[in-house]
Amino acid sequence: MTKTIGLLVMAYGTPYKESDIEPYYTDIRHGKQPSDAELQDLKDRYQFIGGLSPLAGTTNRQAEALRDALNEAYDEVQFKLYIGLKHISPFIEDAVQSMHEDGIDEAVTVVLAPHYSSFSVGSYNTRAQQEADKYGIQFKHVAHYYQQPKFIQYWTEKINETLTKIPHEEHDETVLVVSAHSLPKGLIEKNNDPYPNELHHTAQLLEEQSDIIHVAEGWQSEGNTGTPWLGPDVQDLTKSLYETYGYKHFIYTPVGFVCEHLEVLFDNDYECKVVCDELGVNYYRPSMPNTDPLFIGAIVDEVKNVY
Ligand code: FEC
Repeated sequence: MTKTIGLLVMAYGTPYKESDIEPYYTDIRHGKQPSDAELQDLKDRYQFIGGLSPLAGTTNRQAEALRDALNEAYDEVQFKLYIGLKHISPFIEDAVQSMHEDGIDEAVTVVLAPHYSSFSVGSYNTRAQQEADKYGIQFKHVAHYYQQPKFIQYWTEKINETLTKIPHEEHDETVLVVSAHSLPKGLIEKNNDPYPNELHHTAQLLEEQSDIIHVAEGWQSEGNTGTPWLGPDVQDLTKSLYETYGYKHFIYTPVGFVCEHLEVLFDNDYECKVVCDELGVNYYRPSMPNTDPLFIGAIVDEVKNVY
């Protein structure tokens, strides 16, 4: 007999229309309203990438692809999909409440972020768990999946494909910049958080498995809190790698994200590219995982470890 369980897919969320930008930004800032200048700056960044982010549509497609792949992979379990977002409706709590209303008593949770930090994946899971505890729903949480062979294979293939665009004799003048979203350094160090090691491990696996010769690790998209964040920032890193080694080709793989959105389309494709243009070097950014079967397969394989 087939058993139906919940599949709670959690993601960051993005404004659906321009008037959502202010409440969304206020939610990101834990209820503190942004100044007019901060709000305008964010609106300008969305405008630059075409008005709004493609994130909402991609999150839905990723979640549906994952549900379908899990339903293929499991014979005796049927996964029913619920999407819960961190900063905009449907919020994580709304999704868990819908599960309860549908009579779901068991679920697997997955965050659309490959590395574990108690401040990213951990905070999604805590919110989901607190809501589930009200209804007695049993959760199995996927903590991370960056280390899954299919995830590493996805990025390895993308790096090798990018290298084919660079003359072979210049591969020694090419560097791979492996990055994730920065987080406040003090919090990460105080809690001995695994996040920096997980990014480091990702970079090591890509160095071992792809044809890239030079690899550097960086952090991106840091906030403006007046306190130190994990570094080096990818833009500063680009300059220092150029000054120290004179690389001609820079390949950016923002492996901490899973699709094209503001932080990739603006922070990589505009900000890092501006630095590359100023230095007179070539900018490359392979496409993001989105619904690629290797990426979805990596999450399926990790779900099999927890359920
Ligand atoms: O495309 C889009 O519309 C949304 C893209 C988006 C993603 C994303 C992922 C992460 N964030 C993480 C942490 C922080 C911390 C702060 C912070 C601020 C912002 C702002 C926007 C934004 N984030 Fe985000 N993040 C995205 C968007 N993020 C917009 C606000 C303005 C700005 O700084 O650009 C700072 C909060 C504060 O001020 O206190 C911290 C982490 C991730 C990756 C994991 C995940 O997806 O959850 C970590 C996508």
